[in-house]
Amino acid sequence: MKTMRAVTVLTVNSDRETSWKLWYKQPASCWEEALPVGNGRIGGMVHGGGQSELICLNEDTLWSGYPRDPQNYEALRHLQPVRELIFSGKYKEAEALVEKGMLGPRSEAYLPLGNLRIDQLGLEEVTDYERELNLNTGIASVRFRSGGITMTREVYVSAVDQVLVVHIDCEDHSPFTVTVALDSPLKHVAEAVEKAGYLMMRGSCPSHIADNHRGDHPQSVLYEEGRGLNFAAQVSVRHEAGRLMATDDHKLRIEDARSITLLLAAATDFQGYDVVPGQGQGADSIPEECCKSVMQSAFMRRDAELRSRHIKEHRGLFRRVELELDKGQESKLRAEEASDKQSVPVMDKGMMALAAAKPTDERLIAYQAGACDPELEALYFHYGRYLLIACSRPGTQPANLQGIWNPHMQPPWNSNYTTNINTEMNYWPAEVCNLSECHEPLINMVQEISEAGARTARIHYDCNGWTAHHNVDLWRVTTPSDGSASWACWPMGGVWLSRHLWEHYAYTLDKVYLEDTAYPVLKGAAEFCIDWLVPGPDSLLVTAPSTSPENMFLTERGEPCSVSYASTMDLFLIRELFGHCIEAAQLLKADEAWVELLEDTLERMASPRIGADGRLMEWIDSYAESELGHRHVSHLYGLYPGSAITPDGTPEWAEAARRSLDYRISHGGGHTGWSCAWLINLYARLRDGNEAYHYVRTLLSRSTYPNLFDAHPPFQIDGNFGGTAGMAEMLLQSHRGRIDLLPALPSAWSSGHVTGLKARGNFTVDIAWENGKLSTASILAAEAGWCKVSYAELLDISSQDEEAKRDGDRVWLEAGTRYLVKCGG
Ligand code: FUC
Repeated sequence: MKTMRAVTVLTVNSDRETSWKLWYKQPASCWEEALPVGNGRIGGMVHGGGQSELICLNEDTLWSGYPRDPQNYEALRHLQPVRELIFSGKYKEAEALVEKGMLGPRSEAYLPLGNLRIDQLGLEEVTDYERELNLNTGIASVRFRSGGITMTREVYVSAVDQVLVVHIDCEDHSPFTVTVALDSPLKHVAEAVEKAGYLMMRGSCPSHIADNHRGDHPQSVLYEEGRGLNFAAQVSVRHEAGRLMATDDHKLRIEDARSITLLLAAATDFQGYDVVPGQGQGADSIPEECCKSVMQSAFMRRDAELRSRHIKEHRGLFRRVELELDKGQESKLRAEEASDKQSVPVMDKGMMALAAAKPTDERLIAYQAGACDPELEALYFHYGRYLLIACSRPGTQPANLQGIWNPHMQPPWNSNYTTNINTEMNYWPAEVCNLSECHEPLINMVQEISEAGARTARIHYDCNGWTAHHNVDLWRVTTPSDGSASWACWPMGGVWLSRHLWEHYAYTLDKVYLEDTAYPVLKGAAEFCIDWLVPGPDSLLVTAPSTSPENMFLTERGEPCSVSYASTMDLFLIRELFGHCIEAAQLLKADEAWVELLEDTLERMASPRIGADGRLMEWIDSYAESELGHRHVSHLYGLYPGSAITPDGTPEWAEAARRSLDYRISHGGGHTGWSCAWLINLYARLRDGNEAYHYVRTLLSRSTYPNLFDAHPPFQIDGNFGGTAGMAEMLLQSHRGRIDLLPALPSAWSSGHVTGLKARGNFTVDIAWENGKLSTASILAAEAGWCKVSYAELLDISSQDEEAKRDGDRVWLEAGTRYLVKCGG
């Protein structure tokens, strides 16, 4: 056992500019080059044109649809026959019956609010152009020269004042003229009110968006009077000098101003997943009134005040974590040691500095060509944290497939909540990256679907508790979707989502939250599982029907099929949920008899298996797979995000997981953005830093747009979050009842430091390393508690307090005390 001894506090270099800024020398030429701003509720994609600014707008409750009953009341009729077919090996027939009789409707779609367009009139040629997104301030800005004057434009969305702000300035106070317009792809009317100096857009949403990817639906966007949500957006203008007028085409024109500030408020009449639009109560149910009241308060604040309130609030979240990766002195070593799969060109310090001085898109191109740019990797990490802050805040909707940024009327996969990997991945960085509050919207949604999903559990499956399937939307649909059983037949959505409620507790140790919020939801999910499990052919309890999300095996007749029983993922999910319930019940001293039932069920349940080829089996039998490199790696759930498999606790399982992973990848797995991001986390859990790093490089090289958004393709935000979580997982792990420092440090990151990461148990951890070895670490305990720490092997924390209470290799940490440690080995 090595000794850690107290030394100095980790000093943090304040110059983070290069890993905190995205910047470009030209405006966005497409949406995927625009820069995202958001406050969790209102989102903007800032294109940054010189003469014409385009900000694509979103509001997080702006969806198609209305509360309706999606239950399939006939589903239950088929459950027993489906089980009989499955247990007699007639999988294909079972799959056909599921698809014919047990599925439900598709989810509704998240929609764009519209566009804010600002045209600057009479400008001469634009030169010396630059635009940036500063992650440290949450402000996107543009600066350019035109005919001897320098124009600047700043855009941000304030969470404190609930408005999107655009501030346009001319640095030498020359007068300039702009027009401002609002439009939307949704049904809308826009009005310019000259006297009051504002634009108001009112509109309504479709009652349904149908799947139309084959182009065969004549009415895929359906409007029905009184059945969709209503929305409004208001832009108010404040200008220094000049005059404001309304134009005939419903724009505002501000002539000869010296500076202009636009404030945009937006709202819908969404009042809850079960409230019919238009039938809500109070002023909040009238979008236009909502906008006006928000605007009234925001407008009273001066520009500088709005800006500083926004920055302060943003930094309160963003500055909690810092990551700096080696700037180059070790690059030679790194290049030599790097994974042999990836040849990393050697760059000296000078070349590194040059890379950092390049615009982000050019850096990305160089990186894609093989350049070594650890600052770009750190920037990607910080960007993931920035995006979560910008699209998921207490009181908002959770981050959907596109966060909050969607420009499409018929977005890919409805821009919904896809719970068989994507929604969960969005929240993988939330706790470890010290953004616990940003987890709240997901937790609230899970609470809501636990209510809605109780009906689905009863009506579809005659089970207690609650269930959800692979698609959820604003209306909290919990039924299976239509289409293929390979994705739709999966009542495990609630089980996977429940892990997030447990994790929030594991990190925060908030017992009131555990008792009031998490435990009832976990318990309901487990009650469903208890009823859902049935004796299989060898009398062990199994799930049936069961799929391994979106993958298919080959039946004896060689047909691809998704439906069988007891897929490995189901077993990992349910075992983990029961474990969390048992722990929670014991902590809360509740439900003793029920805990016994869970323990007994665990004993009688089937377990995941290792196949004759040494791989972790994905299904109950060693079926041949129909797509060897499938993007989902559901059977590896127990390795990550779950923690049933660990290299030291269950080495033979870890080896089997590695073999499955290597096999999947050798056949092309990991090819979508999120799939690649999952690999980073899985290799981090296998403690293989170089392999994890290989997929950091792959994610940035193959699945990243110029604005650093993740490319499925198309844009899907999960890869950003999975990538950020994976990088954190390489530096810190805490799923084994101890803090593991640098568990998967790649040779490419030979020196660096990270501060502010969270470990389970409400510990905040700072770590620094040099030449590939831990140099210093410190732990701050928010709650008093036992702590165990390891770096390759167990370390002893020797606190400054020699009297520190000890229990074997654990040390008692006092709340609010920072324990400074240094590897003395
Ligand atoms: C799952 C994935 C797809 C995509 C979609 C939104 O169905 O299999 O790749 O990410 O979700």
